[in-house]
Amino acid sequence: MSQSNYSADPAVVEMLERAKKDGVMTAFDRAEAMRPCPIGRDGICCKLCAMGPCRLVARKGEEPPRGVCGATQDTVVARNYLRIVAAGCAAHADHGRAAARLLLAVANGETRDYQIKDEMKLVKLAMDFGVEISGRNIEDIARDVAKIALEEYGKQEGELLFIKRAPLRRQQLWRELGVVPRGIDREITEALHRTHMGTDQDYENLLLHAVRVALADGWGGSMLATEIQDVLFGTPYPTVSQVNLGVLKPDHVNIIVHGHEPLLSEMVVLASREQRLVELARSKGAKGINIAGICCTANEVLMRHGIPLAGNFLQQEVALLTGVVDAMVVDVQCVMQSLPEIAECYHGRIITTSPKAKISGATHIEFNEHNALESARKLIEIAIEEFAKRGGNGYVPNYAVDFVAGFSHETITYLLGGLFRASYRPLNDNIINGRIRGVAGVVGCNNPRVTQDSAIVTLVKELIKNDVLVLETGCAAMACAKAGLMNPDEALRYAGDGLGEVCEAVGIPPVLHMGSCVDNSRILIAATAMVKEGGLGDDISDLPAAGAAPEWMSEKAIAIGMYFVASGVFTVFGVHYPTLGNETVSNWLFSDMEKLFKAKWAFEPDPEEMAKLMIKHIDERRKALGIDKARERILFDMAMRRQLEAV
Ligand code: NFS
Repeated sequence: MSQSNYSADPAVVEMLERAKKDGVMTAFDRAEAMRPCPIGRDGICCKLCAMGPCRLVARKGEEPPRGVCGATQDTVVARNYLRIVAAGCAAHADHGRAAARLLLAVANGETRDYQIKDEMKLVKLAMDFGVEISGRNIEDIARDVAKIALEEYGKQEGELLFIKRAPLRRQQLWRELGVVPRGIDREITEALHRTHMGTDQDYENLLLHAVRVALADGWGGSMLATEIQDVLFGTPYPTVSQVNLGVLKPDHVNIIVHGHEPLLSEMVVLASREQRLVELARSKGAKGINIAGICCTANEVLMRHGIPLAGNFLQQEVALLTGVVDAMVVDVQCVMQSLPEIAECYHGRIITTSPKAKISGATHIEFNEHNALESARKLIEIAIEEFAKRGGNGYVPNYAVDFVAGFSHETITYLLGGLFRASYRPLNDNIINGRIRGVAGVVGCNNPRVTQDSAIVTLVKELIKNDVLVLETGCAAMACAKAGLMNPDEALRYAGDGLGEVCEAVGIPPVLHMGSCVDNSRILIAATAMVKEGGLGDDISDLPAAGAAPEWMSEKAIAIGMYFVASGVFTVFGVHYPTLGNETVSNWLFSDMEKLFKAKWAFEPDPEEMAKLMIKHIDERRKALGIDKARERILFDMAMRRQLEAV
């Protein structure tokens, strides 16, 4: 594969040429050198006990063999799948737990580094949790909210509290199917227990538990992470920023924050603005301190502070190839082990900060809520020292694209309905009248098995051309930002007439950046708000909406896809799918689920075909709602225009 097939991003292609010249390997090269094992890839390898590993590969025309324990291929594939969902859920759950623990520490006055930034959101959360608010000070309310949030993890019986946020019909369906999560940790533990040798050996029973675990992510851990982070760091509102490697500044101290939990990166941003540190940087010859982000930590600090994005998942190594990154500060998840070696070849220090995620060869500076700002200052001092050692070999490719981010659920309601009558009414009305055909959530990672960003951008262009409003998170959002699809002026060129008119009137791009991957919970809330607004059915599965992760790679992505489907969203994944070696389990996910959950999974690696599937589904839903006729062009009258413009 040539460098240009590795990525659709010219900045990456340029830097990979540099790596090639220098003989440095990246994930792109490793993917080429490492052929995926087809048995493991298709989910038909069982390595859960020491009687195996068993490869359940069927000979032509024969039944697949059984494992030594007697497990069928159906069981093995379903067990492996459940473990994937459980791992994804665990990652998001721990993220939410860290946020809840921080909120408790703030409420108890154990840390002075953080404050409660969005009291309104805290009060709303308190009301959802049944916490008394009248006549109480904000710390007391926060303490109760944090304690209840933490109890959601260890709860043994009952239902997760956020389940009540879903449309009533959906809640009822979950109860009837017995998939309402009881406690977040309980469901994850039970997943590991059920998949232990000789326990759950009924593929459907295993898959239904995968649904329950996934719901404990979307309506549990991820939603807690988003909500509590909004309380602590502020609910995002539209912010202008820049994306791609061109945001690195050769004459500045460059620090990249990378990973997922914004607890530390918030402090790095704060500390980087302190006069003493800025002066220290200047005393070493730098013009200032520049913070940029990679992966979802980047999305978190982008959404709340407008911090620029250096790039998505596959750009973490590439950013180091510039030789101008003085420190890359990482926390948890999606961090490649190769980073210290690449930094060694070029420049800069990799600093790990979580006791859960150390990397040999990196500098470890442990971070916790009690020493947060102090650790952030220390990290910046290290970066300044590194800057002083930087040689003259740096090269920053000249790509930086302007874009708008910060579309929380709250922001969208305000933008659509205005501050005093914030609502989804204008969105629903424009879907009903056909200017907007439907809504799509396009999320997930990059994967070096496919050309970076290419499937995501192709899919999204296809969707907006067909008047589908696109909501994005994670690395997919960054791909579209790089391609100019979040720049209102640039992106409108790609949008269909109807969608274009609405976006122009409201002043939003046709592709909305809603945040990090835990913020997919914002998409669940937005979908629920559309249902509650009325006129588009009474469940999420009635909405003309679909989801996709065209370049997924992580277990978290499967957990997300599963809670989208279980919440009623038709969801298509690209690249590959971890059950493809077995028909029974694949059929359950790609077909039978629809009978149970009124939504199903699909697998389609070609982005244009993927768009067709999503649009077909959207059109079917429009037909079922009786609004398919409304897609004929309707001219704007003044009243409509006024309604849209009254923001
Ligand atoms: Ni999501 Fe974020 Fe990116 Fe994939 Fe990794 S950063 S949590 S998992 S790679 S989108």
